[in-house]
Amino acid sequence: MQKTAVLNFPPDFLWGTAASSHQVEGNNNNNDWWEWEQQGKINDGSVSGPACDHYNRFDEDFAALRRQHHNTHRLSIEWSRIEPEQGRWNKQAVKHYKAVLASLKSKGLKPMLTLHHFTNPLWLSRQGGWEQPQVVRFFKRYARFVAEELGEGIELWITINEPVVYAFESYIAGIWPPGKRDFKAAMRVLKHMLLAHAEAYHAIHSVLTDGCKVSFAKHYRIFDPFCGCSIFDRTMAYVIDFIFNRHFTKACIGGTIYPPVALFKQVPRLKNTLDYIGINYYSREMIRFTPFKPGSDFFTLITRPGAPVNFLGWEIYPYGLFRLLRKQKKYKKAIYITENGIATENDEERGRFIIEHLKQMHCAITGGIDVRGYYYWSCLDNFEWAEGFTPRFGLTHVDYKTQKRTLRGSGKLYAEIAGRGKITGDMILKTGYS
Ligand code: IFM
Repeated sequence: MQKTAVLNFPPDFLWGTAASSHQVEGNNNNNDWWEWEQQGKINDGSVSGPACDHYNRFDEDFAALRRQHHNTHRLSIEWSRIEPEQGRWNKQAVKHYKAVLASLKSKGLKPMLTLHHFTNPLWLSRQGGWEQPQVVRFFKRYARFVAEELGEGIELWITINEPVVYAFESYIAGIWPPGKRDFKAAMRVLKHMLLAHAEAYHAIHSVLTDGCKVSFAKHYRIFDPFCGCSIFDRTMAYVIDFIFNRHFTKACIGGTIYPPVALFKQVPRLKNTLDYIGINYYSREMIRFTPFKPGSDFFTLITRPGAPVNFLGWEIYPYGLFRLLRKQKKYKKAIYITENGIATENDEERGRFIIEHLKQMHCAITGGIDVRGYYYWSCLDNFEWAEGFTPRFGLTHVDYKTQKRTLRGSGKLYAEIAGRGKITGDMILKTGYS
């Protein structure tokens, strides 16, 4: 029987994985997360400690990615290593990241570089972190320094990873450092993140004049009304969608900061500060209007009853990726899926997750949406913030006692897709996914 190609992706498509410094490097002991972990705040009682020891093993880890036919990798620079004390740059750390980037390039892995991925140097958190306006100046200086020292030849930049998630978990839910539950503080943090993004955007472009692309990685979730026929659920879902999904992007495109962060504040420096759209997508939530439920802030997030969920209870909803991509079309910008992944104990489920999401992405590309790359989260199992090491997102299993890496079946499947630039019927059948 003739083998037929099911889904072909563009020949220059970027296939890779994403990771962040604190989650994989190990011994990032000069930031607010390390301090938080020492206070016993992590659900499974773990601390990041040596993590995946990627700080020492980066070269072999990247060699493995190359063997898996990836042609790109998203990583983050640890601010607390580069600037361990306010205004003091660490030459050793610069040398280290130069070696990391050189290793990626030598293996044909195009770097996508993130400047801020949830962690803050202790000197910054001790003076109020993102709540205080001076953070904008500090972040601009750090972005400029990284661009000058490490930026040569780096085309893809992310200033801040998931700003809204950061503000929510750290200042509303209070489960990440500094552990506050203060809505107004969260709005101040978001305002400073917007201004800091804008300053970093201009700083990077003023140093690198060779057409690099700068954006931020936005965590999008689908918010649907729990009851489609309830005007209250629908209105609430619309509002949450605006605040969580659309607010930040709209501000960076139009230069206006909307409520609840600011009262239609015009910030010319913010206008047009997205060269591409970076989408982190994992799941969907149903919204129920619950005005009388104590402590509910007028709404409750519900996982759709009966829906398939991952290890963390997040709904697996591949069609959501298509819906998001379709919504970005109006911006007429290149799009990268800067994260998409699943925590699971069942690796077949991971393979199925990847195939199902790639199918949706392919549909979008076929429909004329300019998606240029896909970064699975993550290459390795790693430190999942408040959840510790228990959830496993990796294409490669990590034995944290020995640091032994073992490529999972899903990792082999993704390698085949990346290597051939297509999903074939054979791949689907061979792996038992339908
Ligand atoms: O591990 C995180 C990552 O740091 C940011 N995006 C979501 C991932 C999974 O929760």
